[in-house]
Amino acid sequence: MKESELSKPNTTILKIGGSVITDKNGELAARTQVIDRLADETQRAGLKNLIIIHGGGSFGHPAAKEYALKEGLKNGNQLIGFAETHHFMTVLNGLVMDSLITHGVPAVSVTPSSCVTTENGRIRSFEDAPLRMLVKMGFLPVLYGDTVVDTQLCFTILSGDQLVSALALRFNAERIIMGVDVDGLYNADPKAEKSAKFSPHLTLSEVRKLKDNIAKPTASDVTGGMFGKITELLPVVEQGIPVSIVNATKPNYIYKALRGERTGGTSIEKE
Ligand code: IP8
Repeated sequence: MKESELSKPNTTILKIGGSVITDKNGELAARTQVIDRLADETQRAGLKNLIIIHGGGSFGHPAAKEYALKEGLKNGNQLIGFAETHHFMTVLNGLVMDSLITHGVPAVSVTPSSCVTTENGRIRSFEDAPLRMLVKMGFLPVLYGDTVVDTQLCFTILSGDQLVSALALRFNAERIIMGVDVDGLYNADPKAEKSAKFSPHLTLSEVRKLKDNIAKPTASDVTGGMFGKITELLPVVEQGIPVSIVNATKPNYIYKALRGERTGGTSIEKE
């Protein structure tokens, strides 16, 4: 079959946060039972035209932070840190792939460091032809936050969240599901303010207003936490692509979200 004969996909982008599939307080601490549950939920949902992107958690962030990789090449000692961080991400990705394939999902790993370059941390080029053909044929591509080469910094860290927004725009995705370890968004930081109210639905202008109230990234997260996620997602919502923030630590929430059912999280729409 030729590429032109393959059907045009209505793509769903699913991000699984590193804090869902790993213990961020541990070292290289994968939550293998959670990975298996999510693989089972993905298989049961039976969705076509799905792309999964996962975060780094305790596989990506500690080494990226130790070697200050996000800021780019400053000294030769960082080279081993770049190699190590990328390798750790491939190990975490291997666990995700193992689980998806064991559950009968035709998942194929697509390594961001081999198809993306950035300029000052922002995606500059993305060789996405293989990815497009994989989706059209019915495979489920899986990408992840990764170490990448950068035209200005020599190298940097590319967050899974930036990949989410780039892919959503390139594929003109139907929707984005962000699987996180909290219930959704509040109108203030719930850890700092007891009166913070949960927001089940937000428009673009409401998200813009509350962005400054959202918890700023923790020291262990090199790519920006919930604040970074929202910053990445705003241009995508602006293009009319809806985003659901879903608590992926709760059984069947991702399954329901993939099936288009409500899960009690936060949905963000342009209007
Ligand atoms: O967890 C970052 O991806 P994220 C990946 O999606 C690395 O921000 C290598 C730290």
